[in-house]
Amino acid sequence: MLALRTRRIYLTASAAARMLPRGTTGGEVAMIRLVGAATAAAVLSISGIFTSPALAKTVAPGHTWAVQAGSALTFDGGPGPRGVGNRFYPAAIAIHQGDSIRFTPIGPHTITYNRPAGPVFAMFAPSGGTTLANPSATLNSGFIGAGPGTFTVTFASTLPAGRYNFICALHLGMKATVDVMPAGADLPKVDADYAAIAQAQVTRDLATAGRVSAAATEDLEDEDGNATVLVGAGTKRVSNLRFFPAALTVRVGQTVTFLKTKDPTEPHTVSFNLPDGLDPVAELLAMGGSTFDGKGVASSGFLSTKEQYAYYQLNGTPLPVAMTKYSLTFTKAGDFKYVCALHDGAGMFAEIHVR
Ligand SMILES: [Cu+2]
Repeated sequence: MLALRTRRIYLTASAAARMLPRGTTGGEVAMIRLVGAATAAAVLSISGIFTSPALAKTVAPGHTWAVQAGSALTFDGGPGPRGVGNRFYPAAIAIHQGDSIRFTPIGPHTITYNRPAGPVFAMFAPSGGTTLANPSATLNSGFIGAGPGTFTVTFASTLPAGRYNFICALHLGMKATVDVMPAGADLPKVDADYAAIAQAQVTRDLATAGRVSAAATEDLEDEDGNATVLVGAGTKRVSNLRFFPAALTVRVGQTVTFLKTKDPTEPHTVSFNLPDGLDPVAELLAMGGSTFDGKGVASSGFLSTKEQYAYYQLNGTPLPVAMTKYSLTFTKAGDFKYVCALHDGAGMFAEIHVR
């Protein structure tokens, strides 16, 4: 069962694995496919990657700065909130021409400058190299964070001074500004300052995730009096990769409404009996009808808000258009497990008991 769950992990993980260059070893693919790396990363985020001692006030030329992409409370299947922060830590940084920024991903993210056109899937592969020398160039890390490893961007010494905006293509609203200053200019902050800012923000975000999780655990009913499950719960910067409640008991013939209306930064699915071995895009298509008897597949397909659907540039793809509500009527008694096809590897699964 565990193997089945960890196989899919994130859509982005399996898609990234498919796009790996020839010569990538099986072991490397396995690393990408296993969430073990995300677990290790989660530990990093709690202790913090920012443990460097205070530096001198001046910054030597060619300095490498540290930015953490995302944060996570826990990714295991245990009772924790499984909260994630979808933010850059710090989200604003000032550097010199010729400096670099090393991005350490906690969870799946991209580091993207001048996002290319086309659906989000096109951004899972890296493009544009690792040196930014031209403000109108595109630079994209591709999918990172499913395995260990960082992504370092070098800002060429010839790059014009100015503000450069980076985004994560996977998470609406996740952006960082980089102010590139002329070599020799006074910089407002040094590593230790950013480390303190980042650590404080990580701590605040994970506390927020915990609060949201506690609030979402309350019982819910929609306007029809039907049983309701929240598919994820978060804010503009944090998300809990869970269903609320994790176990729900309904009567035969009752309809359950699944709502992805409380989680603005993460897309999800509600998927019963999702077949093994599906293409990462295929498992995001709607499958089955509006009733479920325990046999066959019933899947919402990709659940996203209007804002997310636009952000992922999904127009023209076969994915459901900006859908945040999925209803399913249970016609037979039984105990039915379901998963989010995107986050089951992170522990996003739950049960419906029909009596
Ligand atoms: Cu999910």
